[in-house]
Amino acid sequence: MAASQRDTSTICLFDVDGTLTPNRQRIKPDVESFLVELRKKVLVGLVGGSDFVKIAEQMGNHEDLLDRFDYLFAENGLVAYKGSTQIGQQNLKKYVGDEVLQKLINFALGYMSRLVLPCKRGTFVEFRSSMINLCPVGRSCSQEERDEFGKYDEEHKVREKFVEALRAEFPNAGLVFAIGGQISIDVFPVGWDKRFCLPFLQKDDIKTIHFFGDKTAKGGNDHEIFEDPRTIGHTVVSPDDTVQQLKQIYFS
Ligand code: M1P
Repeated sequence: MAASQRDTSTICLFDVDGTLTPNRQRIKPDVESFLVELRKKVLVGLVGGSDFVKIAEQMGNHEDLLDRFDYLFAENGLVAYKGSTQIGQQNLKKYVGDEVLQKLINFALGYMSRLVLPCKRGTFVEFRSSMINLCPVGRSCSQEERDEFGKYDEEHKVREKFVEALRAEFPNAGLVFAIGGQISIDVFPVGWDKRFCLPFLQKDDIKTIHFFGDKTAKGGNDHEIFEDPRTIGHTVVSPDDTVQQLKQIYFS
């Protein structure tokens, strides 16, 4: 189908980690070229929990990255691009205020300081423009240490317990504590989950929104957008599964 015949009232919107790429790794060439073919048929967009720099790295750091997607939503859509034009940017500091932020950071650092894990590295709190990322092992860990923590966490539920403690400590702060990727927890105001990107698409009269994500179960950071009546949600288990599901929808 020629690009001019593509259906611009339909978008396939993808989570990044676990959906288009292995966690925090670069997209594989076959998935990348599949997206190019898909984009000849419908609009293609990304909605990741990570910040723009990390998503760009994972998508291959191409100079023309923004032109490779119709929409790119970083930090759940709090940082929003339509092609190469920025169409949205939220500010956590202004919205939540320093008093609550400091209480949260102090509590989180205190809690994490008492954890004994297979190893600990650096950057336990990452302050982004629209969310705080809390990471018990430390974001500067190596890929091997990341995988090791991931396995340890599956068994010992480190992040689940941390989330419970955060919810108990901040029941009325209007904050969401979500397990997004492999080693960390995202903290953001209620409503600033991945659904935040949907009004941008509705405003552009996009009628059909297919969302593909791997963390679609309750508590995962794809859950709300997956369940939202404005989207058609698809659960995937890996980038290969994403491609297979799309081949059945658009190429069979
Ligand atoms: O999958 C999205 C998540 O990616 C990273 O998670 P982790 O480092 O824990 O694997 C983080 O950028 C996180 O904020 C994001 O939600």
